[in-house]
Amino acid sequence: MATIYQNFIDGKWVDASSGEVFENRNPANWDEVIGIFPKSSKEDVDAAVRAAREEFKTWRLVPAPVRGEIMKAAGDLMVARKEELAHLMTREMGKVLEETRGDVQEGIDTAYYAFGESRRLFAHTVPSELPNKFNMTMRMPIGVAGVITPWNFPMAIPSWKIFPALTCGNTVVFKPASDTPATATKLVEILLEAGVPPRAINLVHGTGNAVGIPIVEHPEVNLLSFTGSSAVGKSIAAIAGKSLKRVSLELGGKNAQIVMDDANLELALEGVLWGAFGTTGQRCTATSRLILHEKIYHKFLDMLVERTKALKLGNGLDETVEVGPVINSAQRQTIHQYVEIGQKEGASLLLGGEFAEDGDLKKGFFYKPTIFVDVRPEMRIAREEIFGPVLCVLKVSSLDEAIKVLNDSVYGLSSSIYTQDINTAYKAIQNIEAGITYINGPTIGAECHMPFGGVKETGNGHREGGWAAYDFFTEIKTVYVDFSGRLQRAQIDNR
Ligand code: UN1
Repeated sequence: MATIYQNFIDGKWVDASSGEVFENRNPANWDEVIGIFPKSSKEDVDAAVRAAREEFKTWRLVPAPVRGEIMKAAGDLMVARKEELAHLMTREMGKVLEETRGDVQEGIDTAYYAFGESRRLFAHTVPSELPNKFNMTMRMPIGVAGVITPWNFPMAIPSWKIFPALTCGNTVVFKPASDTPATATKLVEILLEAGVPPRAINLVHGTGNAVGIPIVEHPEVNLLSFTGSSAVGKSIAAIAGKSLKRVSLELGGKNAQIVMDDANLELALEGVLWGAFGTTGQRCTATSRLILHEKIYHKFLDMLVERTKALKLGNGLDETVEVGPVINSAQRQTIHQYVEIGQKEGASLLLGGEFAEDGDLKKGFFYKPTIFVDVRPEMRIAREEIFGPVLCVLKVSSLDEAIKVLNDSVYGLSSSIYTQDINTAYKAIQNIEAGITYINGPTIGAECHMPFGGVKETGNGHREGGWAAYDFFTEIKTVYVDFSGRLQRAQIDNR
């Protein structure tokens, strides 16, 4: 019997008001039902926002260090349940255990960072231009935060948003991806057990249209944090713009790794294998373009093909497996369509390009790690986010050309260059258009205490992670304290 899950609204576990449900299945073994979840709608969102709005009155006044201690307790619970959470996550969305453990760890790190930050939340004190007057800024909570998250990091990404939102004194309405509702439910259970007041966190399961849009449109939701595609991000920003809601958007990527002719090729090889095929290529930070210097082009490709061929596909619960399934049938179809587009555009398929269906693999949605060569920058496969295990290789003859090709994208999330030359590295840091640049590391591997986000159509200028998240989840109040006992007119009485 599949487990029946509920929404958490107004301090209670409840079904969707419609009574409707949806199933969540294992992408590595479609016969396995992970759980049955409420298919919610606007009514459920309204109830969740009402509760969050009400609780905001109290939660905003709880001292931040006390809120931080609750985040610490949540982190401790995640440590104790790391293995259980990682197993559930692998069953729910397919990535291998080593990676789901990492995903939970990213949540733990974020909880502990929140604990520390709760005793900081620094603002400024500034001299006044007038005597006997004191100027300062304070960080104020904003209100109800709508949190809408994707399925590829079911614990880490909700943690990036919910821990700082709550630590800053906001309350939350959380809509997780409908492909990963079980992990999201565990996170909410943990927050409640740690001591978050029940109405401060509300969980509403369902689709983007039925639940996400009502959150975005709701007049009592003050800020929105969304991770997903650029297309959806643009429509969220357009709706939110009408009521001037604050919005943080973490969107698509077409991340590239450059390998220069002086690079340590073994190291660059490990990097691209992890960057392109880790999480089955389903990261916004995944390496989807490999830009090779012509002098090492053939040698590096030979090394890459040999290692890629040997990657073991399978159910992520098997610790010897390196690449899990893709998230669902529709996504596998999209990946395959891109492979067909690439071939029509004239790129050459060097490896993969087909479903993997040997033995047990046919129970799930597996796709062979795929490498295209003879890719030109103007091809769709070099420009559009595929979100799967597909790597496009481009050849260049200089650093300038490599950076030009890398920058030739509407996206700008993560980037990487392998070189042993310090001047080359710094030129790349200076000239690459991306929110994140790695030197001698792959395009994936963000740490929770560093700002995370991208330029161009990857976002709208906000950053998650580290101190930057605390800028998003607070509003600055400017305070003047005049202790002179008389009217002092700035710009006038002191001139
Ligand atoms: C994402 O790809 O959606 O840097 C987030 C990384 C991870 C986070 C990725 N720590 O790849």
